[in-house]
Amino acid sequence: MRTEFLINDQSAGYPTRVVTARVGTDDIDHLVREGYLVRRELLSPGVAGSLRARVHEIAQAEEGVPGAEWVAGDSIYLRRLLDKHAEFHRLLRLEPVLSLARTLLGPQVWIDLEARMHYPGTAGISVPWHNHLPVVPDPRPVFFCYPHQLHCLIYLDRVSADEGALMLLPGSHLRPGVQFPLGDRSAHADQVELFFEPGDAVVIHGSLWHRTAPSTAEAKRRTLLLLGYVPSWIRNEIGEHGVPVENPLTVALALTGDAEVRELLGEFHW
Ligand SMILES: O=C(O)CCC(=O)C(=O)O
Ligand SMILES: [Fe+2]
Repeated sequence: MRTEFLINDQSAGYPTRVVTARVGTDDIDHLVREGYLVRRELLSPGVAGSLRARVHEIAQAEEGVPGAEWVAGDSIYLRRLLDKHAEFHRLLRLEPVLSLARTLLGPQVWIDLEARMHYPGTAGISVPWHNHLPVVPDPRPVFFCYPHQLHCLIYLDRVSADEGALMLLPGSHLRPGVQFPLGDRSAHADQVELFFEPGDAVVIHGSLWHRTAPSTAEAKRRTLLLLGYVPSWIRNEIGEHGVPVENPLTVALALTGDAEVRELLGEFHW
């Protein structure tokens, strides 16, 4: 699917951007309508294994550090990964996800990379029902900007029934009236259950409701990356979450990178 975008930026001389998404229109329609799209083998097992090793190194380094989102024996959540190891920079131009995101969000996006890991051998580890953009008011003001983002969940470990499936509620990204009580982990009649091999991925709309099924005592480690695509004019401050980085790698990368790399790292001028 090819889209030629003319951008109404007077000062930049009304530039055009061509985006070609190497994804079938059926897949794009599915993502728009249902709020998710599964991509098996998005990464090769070798690349998945290498990135998994990087995530585990960072997890080990951050366990117990002030600011770490770490629950011993349960899980750890890692932010600012593009600042923490240069190997993650290979995901900046990951296709077909980048062109898919630009097709649906607009040609100017920036990328945020985070990871979640569940520790092995403990029963009952799970993430309750949530969506990533809980900011939609009711009533919706005329000029309200609906929070469209696409989040690509890339699984680096095998996810079987022991580690706990990902559960999605199809179509819930466009139904702001959907509500779950905080901490709700109950089954929903319409939920879709997904299992993964290392390198498999699912792209979800940031407003799609989802949860994970609880692990069993036989669970192995469960690691995934969360690659977030955000319209460029929405700025990239994530606040005080997670472990800060002393020398952020993206500062150096922005100095040597081309205009596209800088945009993918969050550079944007009005
Ligand atoms: O672990 C998963 O499969 C999904 C994790 C998730 O929803 C999150 O970290 O926001
Ligand atoms: Fe989530």
